[in-house]
Amino acid sequence: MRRAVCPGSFDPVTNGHVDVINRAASLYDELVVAVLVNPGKAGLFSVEERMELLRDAVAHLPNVTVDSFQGLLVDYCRAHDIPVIVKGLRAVSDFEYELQMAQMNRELAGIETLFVPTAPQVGHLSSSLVKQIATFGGDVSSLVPKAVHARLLAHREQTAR
Ligand code: COD
Repeated sequence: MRRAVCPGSFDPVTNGHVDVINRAASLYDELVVAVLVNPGKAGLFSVEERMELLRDAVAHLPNVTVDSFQGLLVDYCRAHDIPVIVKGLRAVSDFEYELQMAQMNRELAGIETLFVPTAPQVGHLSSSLVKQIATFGGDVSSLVPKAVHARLLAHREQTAR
């Protein structure tokens, strides 16, 4: 049984994340999408909301589950017997940081990292840009799954009151 994890903040999940998850799901028997619980950093969405939006976005993939983790990713991998981390790579700026983390995770626990190059149509997407555009009333409907778009609109209405 080949297992892998796609970790991230997913605040919120974008079409860039979904592309990486789709492609990783075709390479492994089981794929876990794991949301980092970061007590030091409040996101726009709670971890529960992010997980709910992710579950909706990957509902078409029967071999994908959504979970959350706290602390070191390698500890989560060890506890769940997952030998591979899958990461998406956008630009050179991603590569420098991701390479460092991949090397460290391999040194800490022998966990390998597989990099999936971003698809050109989503290479410019990031959760933070999506949040920024949505906050100022820009249209992000083509950048995120439908449920995320609806949630961003609801959030904007709430904060505008
Ligand atoms: N196209 C392709 N890939 C994309 C796109 C896109 N448009 N957008 C995002 N991605 C990829 C990112 O490159 C990343 O691989 C993944 O999707 C998740 O992205 P984010 O932004 O949601 O999540 P990050 O980058 O904030 O997540 C970082 C982790 C939570 C994975 C990392 O901080 C971590 O492992 N933390 C746990 C603590 C730990 O173990 N630290 C030691 C590391 S050595």
